[in-house]
Amino acid sequence: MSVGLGVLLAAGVALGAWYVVERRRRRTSPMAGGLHADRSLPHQKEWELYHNSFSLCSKKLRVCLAELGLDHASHPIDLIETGSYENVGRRFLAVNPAGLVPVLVHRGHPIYESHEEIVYAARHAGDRGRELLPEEPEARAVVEHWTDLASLVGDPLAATAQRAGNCIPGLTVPLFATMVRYIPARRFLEGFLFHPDKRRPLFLFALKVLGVRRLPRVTPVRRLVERSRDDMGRHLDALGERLEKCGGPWIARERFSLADVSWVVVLDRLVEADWDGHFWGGGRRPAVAAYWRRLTERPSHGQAIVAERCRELLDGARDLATAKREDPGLRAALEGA
Ligand SMILES: N[C@@H](CCC(=O)N[C@@H](CS)C(=O)NCC(=O)O)C(=O)O
Repeated sequence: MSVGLGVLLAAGVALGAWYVVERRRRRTSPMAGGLHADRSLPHQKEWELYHNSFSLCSKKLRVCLAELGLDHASHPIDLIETGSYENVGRRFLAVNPAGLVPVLVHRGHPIYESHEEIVYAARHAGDRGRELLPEEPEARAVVEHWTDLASLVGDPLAATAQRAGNCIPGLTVPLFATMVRYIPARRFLEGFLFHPDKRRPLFLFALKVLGVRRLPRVTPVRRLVERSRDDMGRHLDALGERLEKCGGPWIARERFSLADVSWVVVLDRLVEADWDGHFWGGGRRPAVAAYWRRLTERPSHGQAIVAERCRELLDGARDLATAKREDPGLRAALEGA
């Protein structure tokens, strides 16, 4: 065997051994929603939040904690959209072996799944919590129904007809494509190696390679956007009807609730990803347009959403708007005009 081949073999064996050890250190597993009282994490404050500036579900938690007035320690975690795969690093996998944000931690015990986290927080926040999550059965049923509709549950690319929250990943695809353009390709490697759901890094990497302008040419991606768009249209029709029927200003009438906490982040993502004109611009769905304006007037929107907007999002949103302006065919393909 030549020296060169020997060195190559030794390097291959060393890399393989490193990967095996590292995989063991970064053990991943799906985690059920709700409180995990059996897991204990180091903590400084009664409430702690692991979250990402851009993530839809993280925003929901930030709005919720702001509305409840719950003081908490903040642990920002990068996702590849905002720069790196910190969510599959050892430190974060010890917090959530599923590698997903947000994670709410109460007295050192983690709670998983954002729709469960907001309910848990409200239940432990006294009178303000009872405001957001009413105890009277009729109001409670309304809040639970509309909270569920806005939640992102299970496979992020499925069940778009059942939940507005599940339409969000598909509708964010064009924005993902412009955002990940700014992320160096080598940063995806950590995701390919260690992400518990390899489809996620592969999908985002494919969007990076493809670029936003070529998206409509890829039939499965175009179909995903179309299905998410059409289903979201139906969810927003139902939301508009609810607001008109109950007289607003909020989903549970004069009571601002967890349902509104869940919807503000859905509508905010539609604005970020340049869908607001399509869904409620030009006099369409006036009840939704007015509801959105009211939501943006609440301090929680400024504090938990606007103040947290990251550079990758601002650049990606600008590039998406430019691409749609310069290429009316792209706008027509995405918006179905
Ligand atoms: N159903 C979960 C969804 C959690 C989720 O998918 N989080 C995304 C951000 S919104 C995430 O952590 N993605 C990381 C990745 O895909 O690498 C919840 O509501 O908390």
